[in-house]
Amino acid sequence: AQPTLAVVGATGSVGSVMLELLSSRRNVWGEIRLLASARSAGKSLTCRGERLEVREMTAESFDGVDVAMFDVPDTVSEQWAPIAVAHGAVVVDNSSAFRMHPQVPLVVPEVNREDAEHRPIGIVSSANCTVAAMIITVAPLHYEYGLRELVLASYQSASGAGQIGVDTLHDQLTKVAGDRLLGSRPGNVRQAIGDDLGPFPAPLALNVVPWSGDPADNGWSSEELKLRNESRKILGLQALKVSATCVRVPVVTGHSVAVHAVFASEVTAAGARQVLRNAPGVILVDDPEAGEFPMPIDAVGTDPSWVGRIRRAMDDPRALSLFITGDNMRKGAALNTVQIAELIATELTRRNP
Ligand code: 11C
Repeated sequence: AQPTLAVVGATGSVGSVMLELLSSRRNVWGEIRLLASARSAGKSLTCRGERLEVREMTAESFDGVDVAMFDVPDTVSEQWAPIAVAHGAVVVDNSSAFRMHPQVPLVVPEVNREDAEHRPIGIVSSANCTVAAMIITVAPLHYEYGLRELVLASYQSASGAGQIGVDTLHDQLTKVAGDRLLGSRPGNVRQAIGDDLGPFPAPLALNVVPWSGDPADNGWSSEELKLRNESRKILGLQALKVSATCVRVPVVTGHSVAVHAVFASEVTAAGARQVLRNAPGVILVDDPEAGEFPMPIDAVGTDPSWVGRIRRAMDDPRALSLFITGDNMRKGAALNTVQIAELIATELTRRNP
């Protein structure tokens, strides 16, 4: 029998991309059950061309579920993932709650799909959105050249902060549109935008904000630590040096990363391009003279990680600089989670045809 899937957080913005993907990808599922908080129960959503009613998540709602994809806040995953597991489901969790748990594999299928098979507590984590886009381009370069260090600067879009982030950016853009003097004197953008900063610590329209996530140790943000810790775990390189600065930019969807990667052996830009041309989940867009770069406005709504601006460092023959953009709602969230769930579905179907 085909496995039963639960989508937890089906009414959220990542949840709706999950339903779109489930409707357009090869169908490996039997029943699909949509679960959410009591507040959203009773709504109806379309998946695989059918209207499905959203049910309230309760312990019993997981009865008969083989795989449960979670896209909910960390605290909700912490509470409910073990309940789903106790009721027999394998949980694929897109929150950061379990990513660094030693008994939970952290998976980006193009890089470490086999890790999803070993899940001692029944939970598999899906990587952070910025990490997922970046790691599928960095991993094949690591296999070729031996990665030693990453220096990263992210350019993260408003949708990474949820629908509230997108709404806040649009509201702010409306407030600043039309006044050509804005941005030319200190404080006048702040004045035009007022106090409504939504989920961001500063105005985002006509600005860049060098902060994403929560405060962590010694001035680092939680997002910056995720880039370090999750990259190490996915690549299995516990001593990898990683230094990241995460920045929010006034883009609706599409996270980008400027990467400076140092390797054990010498590199060439042409060699790196050849590696990336053959890398799964990656699309090479590297023709600056023709105006072809990886950019959110082109990558939005697509599955792959777009990579370009590939250069060998001028002062280090073992280092590459490159630029990556990916749709943070797809590969960064819904798609990576769906891909992991599909791996598990295939495994379950193989074991129990
Ligand atoms: C953002 N990357 O853009 C964050 C959101 O680790 O899943 C995703 C947080 C996570 O704000």
